[in-house]
Amino acid sequence: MEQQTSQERKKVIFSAIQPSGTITLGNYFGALKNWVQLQDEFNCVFALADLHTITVRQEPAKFRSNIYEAYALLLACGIDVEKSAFFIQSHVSAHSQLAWVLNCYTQFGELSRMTQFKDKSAKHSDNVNAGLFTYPSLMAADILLYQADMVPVGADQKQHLELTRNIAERFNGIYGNVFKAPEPYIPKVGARIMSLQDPTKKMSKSDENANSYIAVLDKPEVIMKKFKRAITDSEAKVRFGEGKDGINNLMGIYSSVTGKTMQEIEAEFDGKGYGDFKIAVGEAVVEHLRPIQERFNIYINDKAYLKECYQKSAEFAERIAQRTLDKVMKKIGFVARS
Ligand code: ATP
Ligand code: LTN
Repeated sequence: MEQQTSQERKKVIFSAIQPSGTITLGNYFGALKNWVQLQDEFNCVFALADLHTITVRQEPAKFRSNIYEAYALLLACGIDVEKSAFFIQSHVSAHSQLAWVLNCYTQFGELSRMTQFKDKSAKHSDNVNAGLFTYPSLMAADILLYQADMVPVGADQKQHLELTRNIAERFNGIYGNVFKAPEPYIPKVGARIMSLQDPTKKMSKSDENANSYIAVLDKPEVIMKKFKRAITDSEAKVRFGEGKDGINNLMGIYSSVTGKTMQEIEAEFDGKGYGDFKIAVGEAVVEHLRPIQERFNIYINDKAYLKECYQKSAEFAERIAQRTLDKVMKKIGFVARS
């Protein structure tokens, strides 16, 4: 990322993804594909949100390999550390520090209303820990440290972004202009890819049923098999409409891959059954993912290169983050050590 004077300041983009499992087509179309495209136009800062991931219990060896896998996969998708910063959240300690501060400016009632908290605490009822509850203030810290103008995410994160704005505005209301209040940036198509097994639920990498998601690293035959098993309806007509969640979702995926509109897709499959349609969707996805998988295989076997990339990015991110954190601490009234 280049340094620029304030006059020619490019807008700042921040986003992050958790290394909580294998990255899915939902993550790819809802978030990653956008990140890659934004790199030329904006100053982009991206992170692997590993601190967020431990809100759900992780097995250490698996967690570590998920972090490497996610890092290599994002490079393979086209995140370029020559253009953007792409670091590991736990490497920049300002995230944890600002999160604590923001916890003290976030209300219990606000956090209780977060639907992700309600969903995840129902799903992990044996481990409803305080981190799961305060997850959004850590996310607010991630974003506010970089004075981000825009945050590209899938539709499920909109509520967290609204809370981030509220926290920023509340803090600014007390201490003056410290934080930039960010805007969400949500794609029109692909913002919400649904589960292949229950198309009323979002596709999620932490779903226990592997048939419900397509992983970006799934082998071609696995992808084809999962699409063939996808839940549809009994009308047997490729048409976008109410009560057709499964087909709507497959059409959304096909549209994200091919760039075709819903009307074009309906015309293409006029008179054809769901079997043909599912094969076409599967093949289009396989071809789209093939070059990404090839690049991934190179990166994942080059740990030295991965390290070079995440260290360089963490150093860059740390400078910006520390500047914001210092300002916050001073405004609140803390005494500086030096
Ligand atoms: P988990 O299952 O652990 O909650 P997740 O698959 O929901 O993970 P996150 O790491 O929470 O993924 O999200 C990373 C990015 O992917 C976010 O921007 C989120 O909005 C987006 N995203 C996640 N799931 C989908 C989906 N089904 N459709 C579109 N975007 C998605
Ligand atoms: N909670 C996010 C991941 C995340 C994030 C962020 C996204 C952590 N910190 C900051 C955008 C900005 C999610 O996508 N589930």
